[in-house]
Amino acid sequence: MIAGFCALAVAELVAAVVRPEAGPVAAVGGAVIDRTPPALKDFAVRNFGTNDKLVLQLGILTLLAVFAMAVGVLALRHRLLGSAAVLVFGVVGAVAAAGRPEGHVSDALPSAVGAVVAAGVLYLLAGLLASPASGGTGGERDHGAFDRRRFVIVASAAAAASVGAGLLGRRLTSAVQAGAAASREDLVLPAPDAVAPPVPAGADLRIRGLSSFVTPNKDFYRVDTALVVPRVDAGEWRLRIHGKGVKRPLTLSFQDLLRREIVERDITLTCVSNEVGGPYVGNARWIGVRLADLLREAGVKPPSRGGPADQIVARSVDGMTIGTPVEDVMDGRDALLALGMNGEPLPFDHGFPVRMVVPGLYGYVSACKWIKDIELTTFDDYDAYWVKRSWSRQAPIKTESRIDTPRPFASPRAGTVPVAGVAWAQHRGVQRVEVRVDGGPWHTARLAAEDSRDTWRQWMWEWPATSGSHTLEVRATDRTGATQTDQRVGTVPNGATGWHSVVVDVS
Ligand SMILES: Nc1nc2c(c(=O)[nH]1)N[C@H]1C(S)=C(S)[C@@H](COP(=O)(O)O)O[C@H]1N2
Ligand SMILES: [Mo]
Repeated sequence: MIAGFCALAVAELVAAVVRPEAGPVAAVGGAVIDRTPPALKDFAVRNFGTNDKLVLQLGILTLLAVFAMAVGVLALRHRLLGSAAVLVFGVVGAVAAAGRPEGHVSDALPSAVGAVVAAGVLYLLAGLLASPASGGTGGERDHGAFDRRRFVIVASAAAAASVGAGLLGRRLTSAVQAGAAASREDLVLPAPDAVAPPVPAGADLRIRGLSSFVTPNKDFYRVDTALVVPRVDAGEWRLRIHGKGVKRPLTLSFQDLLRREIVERDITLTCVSNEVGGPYVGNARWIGVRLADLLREAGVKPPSRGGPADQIVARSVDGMTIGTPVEDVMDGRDALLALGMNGEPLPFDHGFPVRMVVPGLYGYVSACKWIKDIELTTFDDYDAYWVKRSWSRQAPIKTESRIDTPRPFASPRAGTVPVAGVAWAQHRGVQRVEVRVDGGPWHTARLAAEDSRDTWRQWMWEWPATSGSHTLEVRATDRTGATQTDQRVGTVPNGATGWHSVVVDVS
């Protein structure tokens, strides 16, 4: 266990110099995420929510501990074999790190160095355990005995050195990332040239238990594959726009972006992994540059005007790829390269310094965080990250509605009970929301004022509740006149459908 601890600590120290993402736990975790079958990923997201990453890392550490003990037992019999087994694990970490989408050969270093040091420590400690105790005064000696004092001293020294190496690694990592943090602190957001219309007074019904119209950044859902959140220095950030049909390839710095027309828009983001009634949806006020403006500047034409590329593939610094239809980005909707979220620079978790946001499309086909590259290509030529993992190539957001209050299994008093929630049909708009009780007739809910067709809409209905157990159901109709289907389908491959229902016990 001590040797294993040494391995991790030394590897984290080396990773601080190479790059934090190259540490063995993050690398193996990332490789596991890349290879997790959709059904298992869905299970993890459903059961652990945003803690899925913590669970994964704890799982890896648990496996490592079990392995360390097994190798320890082996080393007591065969010192060399035990030490060699440690090296095998080092190879696993090294291959995982170098094989990540944005992995470099140097990413193998942390695991390699950690494993070599740990193999040495294990060899040494196992030797001490096997060697007979010294200093006996002749006579009979117990054959299983060893020099307990020496062993304890060496083992403690190894453990202490590991703690030191680990702490030093942490320090180094934050020193390396200080530039990114400073670039965010120092950033003064520009005033938008095209401001968003003010949110109508009646957009927020302010009912207890109902999601607020604007989701504060700290409460905004987070979904990504990054075990180590990328920290990019805005001063060093560059975005390249290139590929099929690009007449004038562009490379933009953050300052270049700030010099362009800055627009401000309210847009509701939704994750394709959101179950009916789920939490992975949030609404924010974004500022940024219209992606269509930049594409036109680069000479890009949408397919409807004869352009050869129908897909833009956005790449992030952590190797995520996200494919978005060129047509959607250029059809006049406010597809943004966003740099501000609810009045602050993007939080690191949400893509600092720049991310994409496209109204009407699920995040995995539109909302690339920590973006660094945009390539124009075709859907025939390239499948992005999630498409390779059995999700659909294209995925407009499906109309959904959710009951926020009362909560499932709440027990309100009989009488008038406010039933309220949110409904979304981004870029089409929400026209109507209806609620029913125990499969009875549908009642039209009161809709909050509409901010824009790209944002969700709150709704409420005053329920004359009678005592007993009741099932509430909700459905929304978008502005094309289409009503949410009651057909329940799961999130894979392009978003869940069905009516959200909540069972309550009226007293
Ligand atoms: N670099 C990167 N960008 C990403 C992802 C990711 O895993 N990596 N996940 C996408 C998905 S699936 C969603 S739903 C949105 C979520 O954005 P948020 O975490 O800011 O809410 O980011 C998208 N952008
Ligand atoms: Mo997502």
